[in-house]
Amino acid sequence: MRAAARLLAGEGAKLILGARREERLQKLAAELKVPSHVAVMDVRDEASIRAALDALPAEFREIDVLVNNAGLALGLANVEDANPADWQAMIDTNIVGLITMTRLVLPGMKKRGRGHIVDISSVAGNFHYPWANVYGASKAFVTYFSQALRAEMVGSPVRVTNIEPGMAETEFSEVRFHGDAAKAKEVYKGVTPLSAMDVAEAIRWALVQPAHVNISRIELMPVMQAPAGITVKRAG
Ligand code: 8X3
Repeated sequence: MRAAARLLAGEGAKLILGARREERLQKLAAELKVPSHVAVMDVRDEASIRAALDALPAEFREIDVLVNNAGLALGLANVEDANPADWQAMIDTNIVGLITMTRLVLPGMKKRGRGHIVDISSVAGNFHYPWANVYGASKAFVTYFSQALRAEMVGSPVRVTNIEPGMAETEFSEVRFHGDAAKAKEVYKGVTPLSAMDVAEAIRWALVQPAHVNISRIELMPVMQAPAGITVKRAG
């Protein structure tokens, strides 16, 4: 999210920074050279999204671009060994959060006759790999939902893009392994993964296309990965 905010600020966008952790958002807002608004919200909770949207200052009320970036993987375990609380957190964030944000922001876009929704899915939604069960399924949901919305919007000025990144070195693995930094580091050992900036650049590129162009899907992976879960590792 930080990388996307930085790139989109470079395009001169005014930014609403929406997430749970206010301190991080304030820090990001302070570094951006464009007007921004910190909107503390938990996408798992519709009331919290509504409160944040209701509190938007006048100059931020017309949302032209929604990047549905909130999402996480928790755990990497056999179905019978997985922690149901991890599953619930992924379903609530990756699925419920994304569809709720979309449902609440889309009507304004339709009314104003302009808008672009960018959903951050994953290659894990396209390719199955062991132990990614609920995470991968949640991302398959995102890709389906995104493309179904795109079909609904056909002919309208509201555009929909689904971004499907592969392995990217962000907080992803550290979150997946519940803060185990060593285990997270191991995932990227011998691999040159995508960076957050690589994904942000895909978002930026989809957004800056002429109004008659809808980039429906972008799947991007490190050259060392294809498909999800299968990586080539360099020794050392
Ligand atoms: C994460 C992509 O390939 O690491 O969304 O599962 S992968």
